[in-house]
Amino acid sequence: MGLPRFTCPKGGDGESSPHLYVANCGPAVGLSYDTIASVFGTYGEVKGVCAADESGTRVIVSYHDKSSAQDAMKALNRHPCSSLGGRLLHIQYSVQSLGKVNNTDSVPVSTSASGLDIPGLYLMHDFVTPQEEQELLAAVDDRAWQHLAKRRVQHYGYEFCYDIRTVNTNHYLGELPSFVSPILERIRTFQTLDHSADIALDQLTVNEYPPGVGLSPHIDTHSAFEDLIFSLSLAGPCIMEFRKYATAVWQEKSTSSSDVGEQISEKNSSFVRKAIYLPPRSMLLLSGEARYVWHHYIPHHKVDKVNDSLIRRGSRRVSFTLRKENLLLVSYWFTGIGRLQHPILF
Ligand SMILES: O=C(O)CCC(=O)C(=O)O
Repeated sequence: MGLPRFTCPKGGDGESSPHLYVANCGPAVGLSYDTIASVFGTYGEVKGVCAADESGTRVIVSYHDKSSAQDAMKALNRHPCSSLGGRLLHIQYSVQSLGKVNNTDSVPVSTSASGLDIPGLYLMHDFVTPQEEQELLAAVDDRAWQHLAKRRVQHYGYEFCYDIRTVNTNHYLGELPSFVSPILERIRTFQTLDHSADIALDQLTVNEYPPGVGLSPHIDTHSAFEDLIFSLSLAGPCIMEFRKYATAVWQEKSTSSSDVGEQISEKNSSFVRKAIYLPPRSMLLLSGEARYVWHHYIPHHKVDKVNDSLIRRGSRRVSFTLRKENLLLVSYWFTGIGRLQHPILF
């Protein structure tokens, strides 16, 4: 986990806080964090001192309470500081910052599938234990990653060809690796499924998203995969959004190598949007309407707003998406309003 980030509140030193942003102070001007903590410790118990940025000349001094910060501000701001050899410090109150939050397009975020009311969508929290999570991450980190433009992937069972947006059935990569066996076993007993015993998932895509990287809106290619799509979130959280289009959408035959499935143009189209929070170790299931009618995507955010909390994405999110390759190659036409029409056999 990274260090907390701090920023100066807009409007300078008006708004008080227990955190002080102290300029002209730090290792690059010969002041160790211990020395700084001891000088500021005169005014109250110092919780910590850390770099405000990479300059080495600006630090954050955090107290437990605002009044200590106010006393230090009064005594040390722009007065030659005798215990620091007469150095003049420039101090402002600071606030903890989670980074840029994209509020312009925010939609309420549900923490449960029932809150979204999308038929066929299920979310199970704590589907794997923290230890299993570490083991799964170690297993994939031990194997070779394929580098896409913004994220890394691994494929098991069948290769996914991003250029033609489908699996290469001629390229069977072999059975799914043994490290996913406990997950497959647990899926077989997934309570919400009517035919849980019949599920024979045979394709796994592992995606690794760095902070701020998401996934464009898509519906997983119908011709390639059967009804159920499972996605296990590991390491970091994210929100996933869903769109259901009210009017006909132009199905763009994209040649983008970054996303799977059917991408859509946002031009001239209106849609209903919903969002769900996916914490690490949770398993999402897309089936029925959730899988075929709603486009799903991960917004490109570093921080997500979930109710009143700001949640940082973490240094990476790794997802295990499990599907069943569709050997019958059945596809579906969609009506403009997103209703399933006729299955087509290729
Ligand atoms: O990362 C995820 O949870 C979703 C991945 C996904 O939608 C896909 O691979 O098609």
